[in-house]
Amino acid sequence: MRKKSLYFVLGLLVVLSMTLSACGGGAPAAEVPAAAPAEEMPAGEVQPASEIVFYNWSEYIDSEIYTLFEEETGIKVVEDNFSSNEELLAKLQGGASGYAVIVPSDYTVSIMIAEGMLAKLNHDNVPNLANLSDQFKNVPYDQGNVYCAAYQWGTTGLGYIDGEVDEPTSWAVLFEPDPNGAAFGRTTMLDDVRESFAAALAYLGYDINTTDEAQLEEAKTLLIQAKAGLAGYDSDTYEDLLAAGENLMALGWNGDFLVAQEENENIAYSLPEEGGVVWVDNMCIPAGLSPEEQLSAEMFINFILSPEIGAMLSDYNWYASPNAAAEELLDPEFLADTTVYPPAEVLAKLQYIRPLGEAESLYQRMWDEVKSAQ
Ligand code: N2P
Repeated sequence: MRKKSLYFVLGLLVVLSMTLSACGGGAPAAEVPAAAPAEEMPAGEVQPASEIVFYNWSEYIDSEIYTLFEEETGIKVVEDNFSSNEELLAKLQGGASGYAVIVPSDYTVSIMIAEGMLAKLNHDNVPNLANLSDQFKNVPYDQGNVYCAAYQWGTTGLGYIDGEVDEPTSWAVLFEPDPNGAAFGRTTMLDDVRESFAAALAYLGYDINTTDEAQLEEAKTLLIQAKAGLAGYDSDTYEDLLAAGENLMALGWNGDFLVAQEENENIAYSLPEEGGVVWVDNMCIPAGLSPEEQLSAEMFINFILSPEIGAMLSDYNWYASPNAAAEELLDPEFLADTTVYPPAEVLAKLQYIRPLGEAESLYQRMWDEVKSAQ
């Protein structure tokens, strides 16, 4: 399916502006104070910080959302980007980062909670948590949204140029690269330890969360073998390289390929039959912010969780929304797109990446060996 109709997008913006003006300038459904001059605030009440930094994956939000948030609250959002959960984790483990809202995936939320790296959400400031669909109110890594709220969810698979390469139905296309195939040397893999190992482990028929060293060695051997057919590792621009016709296949995330279809309608997406990864990204607040920054961060999370902004997010990103109220505003065609919302029998073959404790360093060591292999 191609991009949603302009008619729908315009309709959404009309709904949005009506909702915002009906609220007399207040954030939709939010009862948190807007940033106001100090003299107007009741004594002793925490005032929101006037600027926050949002540390997000690249190309994962419509910047118009920042404008609307600033109009509503007076709070400016500055964005910085990371390319993997491991990069995010390392950055935060390095001490105070200045980031107010971060977007770790499921397993990384578990790691961060265990390491005391996240602040609890004050639910009074995030009433729009009620908009999340029930399954996202009780995710196993953070039951009851104590720390985080789901942002978007999706799958990891293979994007390819239809017509130039056959639909890749098996991970074999990566791990047994055909030197005579069109995609040889014109394929990228995610620069991501757990995602790349998950693809290799799924191909081998092993658990994508295995800690068995012999199985991981086999996966490592395949990952090294795959390098012959790769143009490189890339987690940020792989979909643009497909759209531009430079590459013909990429391991990546479903929504990124769907967005790139706008540039190149021959881009298609396949989930190999051996199975793979499903993931949920989450908005969380690092521990140790000032009360003012914490409040602004909660106001931003609440804003994203409003129905209109939640719909704008998925409309831009082409990732599935965890927000039931937002889904009501999304195009029915989008909600019926099986690349965005895989059917139950496909989901049954996908697994979440899980935190592995000690074994994380084993994966990292082997990934370093893959990356440095000639
Ligand atoms: C968006 C990246 C999606 C994040 N460009 C995958 N967890």
